[in-house]
Amino acid sequence: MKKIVMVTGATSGIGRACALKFGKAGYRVIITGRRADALADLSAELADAGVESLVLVFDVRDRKLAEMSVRSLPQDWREIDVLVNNAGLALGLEPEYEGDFEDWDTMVDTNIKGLLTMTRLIVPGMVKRNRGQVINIGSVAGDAAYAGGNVYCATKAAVKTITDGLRIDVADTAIRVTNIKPGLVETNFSRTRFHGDIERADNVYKGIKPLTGDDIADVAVYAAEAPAHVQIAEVLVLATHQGSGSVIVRK
Ligand code: NDP
Ligand code: 8X3
Repeated sequence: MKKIVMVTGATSGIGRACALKFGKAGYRVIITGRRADALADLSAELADAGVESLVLVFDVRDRKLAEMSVRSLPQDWREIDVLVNNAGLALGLEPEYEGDFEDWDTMVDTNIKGLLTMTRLIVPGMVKRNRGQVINIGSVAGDAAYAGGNVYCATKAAVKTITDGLRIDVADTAIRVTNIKPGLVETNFSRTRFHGDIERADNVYKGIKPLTGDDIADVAVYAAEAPAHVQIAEVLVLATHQGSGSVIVRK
């Protein structure tokens, strides 16, 4: 029987790449997100590659809908082996004293509470089966604040602590828990952060070869495919000319 992975935020970037890479690695893939059209396109792409997928359309901030969606899974899709908690975003790069309340709420509700919701819904089944892998997409931003990063960095610091907490709480089971902390990855991330200002977003990736979603997906698949006694607890993945969250050497 093929293993099953569930990826949140599979409509673009790292999540989309994870769906494709896990599919290629032989998994059946549950792709979740807010945009039904993008998920349908991905599902078709997976089918073309011979990968079985199942689409669930929901916003991770909508706890009730998330719960109903998980409950709606057909019997043969319920035993999820790998959960990739990827859905997330940054909004704004203003100094903390000028931040936007709504942006803050959205980041906290998505990056922290959404991730917790999915963990709470999926991990009990893993515990019951004494089998599973949780991969949370944290960030180098969670290691240290950078200018204007304030609340986003705090949400990713929370992801680290929440991931560590889960790892401790399931240490008596065979479940493994991983925090992948990417640096600069070229996705829709910056377009979202700058509220659609494409020029400003594109400038983030100028003068440096950034990581791709595929680079991060490779790490996720590696963690999931490691031998059963090996727990990849945390991985920091930076672009080669990136020294830290705030040190980026552009040429
Ligand atoms: P993208 O913007 O390309 O992808 C973000 C994904 O998250 C999209 O599928 C988006 O859906 C989804 N998403 C956002 N909010 C919600 C929500 N409320 N419910 C469901 N899905 C949601 O960016 P990335 O691929 O770069 O981001 C993926 C993760 O990686 C995020 O957690 C981000 O913080 C993290 N990360 C990104 C880095 C980077 O440099 N790009 C570096 C470090 C971490 P939709 O298409 O509907 O907007
Ligand atoms: C995304 C990476 O450095 O833009 O988490 O915050 S960064």
